[in-house]
Amino acid sequence: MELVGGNDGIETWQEVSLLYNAALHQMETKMEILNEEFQHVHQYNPIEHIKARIKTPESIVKKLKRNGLDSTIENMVNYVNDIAGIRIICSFTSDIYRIAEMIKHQQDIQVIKVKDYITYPKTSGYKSYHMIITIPVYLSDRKVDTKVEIQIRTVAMDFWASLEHKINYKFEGDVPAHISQELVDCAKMVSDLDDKMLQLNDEIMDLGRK
Ligand code: 0O2
Repeated sequence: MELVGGNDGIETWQEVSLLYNAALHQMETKMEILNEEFQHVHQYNPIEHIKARIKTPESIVKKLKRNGLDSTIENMVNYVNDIAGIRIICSFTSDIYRIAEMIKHQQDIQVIKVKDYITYPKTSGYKSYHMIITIPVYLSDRKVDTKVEIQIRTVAMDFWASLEHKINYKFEGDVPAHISQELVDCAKMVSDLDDKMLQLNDEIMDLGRK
């Protein structure tokens, strides 16, 4: 991989990963604080768990190639939005929007892009709420606004997406039609399950308040 100079004085993969790691740590801490505060105010945790990862250099190069771009630091920083990725898993669909709103209200976070695959699922059945945001990382001599991709989904949606991802990987995107159809059917079941669980939870909360 050829590494050519990038933005903000970032020159090497080591510097890139340092920045993105710092951005991920900050996002994780922010989410933990929001979850704890939510527990304190509402006696309820909207976040089940959080997964964070830095995209491997190989995956970044693959994505750049797919988009007809050279493997330079500049292209990585400018065109690969998910070098730092955080996945927030929650119990109920309503939590997804609650969490997204809490993120949008953080003053140091700038929302670059939102893709709402919950309201508008993919034809494959994929459901998830995606945000590309920037968060400031303070280095010794400068501040670098660093991109993080946030995916917010329920436990059930995550289960579906993980299996679908594995299947796509196994068949290199050329998934047999009957398996794709089964996945669409499963996505419908996942959606129904999420609706049912939310309805049940709302009933239980109502009873608790009476
Ligand atoms: P991988 O496997 O994570 O490397 P953009 O970020 O807007 O410039 P992109 O990347 O198409 O363009 O954005 P989008 O649609 O928000 O997708 C971002 C990530 O969400 C993908 O990253 C996947 O991880 C996940 N994703 C999107 N669509 C699907 C889907 O249909 N099924 C599953 N299982 N995951 C999906 P990558 O880099 O494409 O893939």
